[in-house]
Amino acid sequence: MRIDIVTIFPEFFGVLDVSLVGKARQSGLLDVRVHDLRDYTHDRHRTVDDTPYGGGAGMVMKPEPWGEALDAILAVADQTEPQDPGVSSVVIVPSPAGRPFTQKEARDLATVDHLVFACGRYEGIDQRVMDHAATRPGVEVREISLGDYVLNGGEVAAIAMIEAVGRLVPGMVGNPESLTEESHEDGLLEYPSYTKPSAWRGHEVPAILLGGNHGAIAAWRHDQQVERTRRVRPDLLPDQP
Ligand code: 6GU
Repeated sequence: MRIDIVTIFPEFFGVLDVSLVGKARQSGLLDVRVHDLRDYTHDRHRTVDDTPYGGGAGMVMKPEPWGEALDAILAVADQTEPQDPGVSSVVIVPSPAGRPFTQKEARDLATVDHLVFACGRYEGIDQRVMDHAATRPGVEVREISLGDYVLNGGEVAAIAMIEAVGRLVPGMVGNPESLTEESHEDGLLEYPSYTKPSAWRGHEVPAILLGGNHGAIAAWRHDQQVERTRRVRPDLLPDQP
């Protein structure tokens, strides 16, 4: 999978050298490239923002540098599969105004060959950048939010999405079973986990886990998932009280 990131803070993405994503990059499974938006400006001050039409607080990111950056990045994709009628690139714009990011979205994005993260700052990117990118053949634009809170820019959100998507790319996680047994994959939260010692600071591991009855353990774990989900995330359950 190829991932391009456009940002005015390339140094945020140093963390992508670490851990699972870092290993996947070294092995060639993930090809991640970070681009400085200011490299696509032409004025002496490398200006990327301006005041909003219609007034209001804050600054808006100018369309021209974004247009040139996406021209350069999406031209590569255009040449790779010129005859493919389907979507070849998905441009993700992290934004608190986007639709919510979910495990389902992560699974879907893990099947795409080329992801482009357009990280905005200030009050956002001129809307025409997204509208124009969506008119390009083979390009889909998705504005996506991490949740109902506000970050200063899309960088931290992009890193979270890259980790969530990257670990679902085939070959990334050593044991694929660990992908299906976790929170959100079956619509429930994960059951609690324990390891040795069986007694620690007066807290015992639940006896059922020590008995070796695999059917009973599976049933107990499912009950724990349902109980935990009801307690902390009742909105995830089909019939809410
Ligand atoms: Cl994806 N971006 C920004 N800037 N703020 C957010 C967000 C994204 N998700 C929640 N807050």
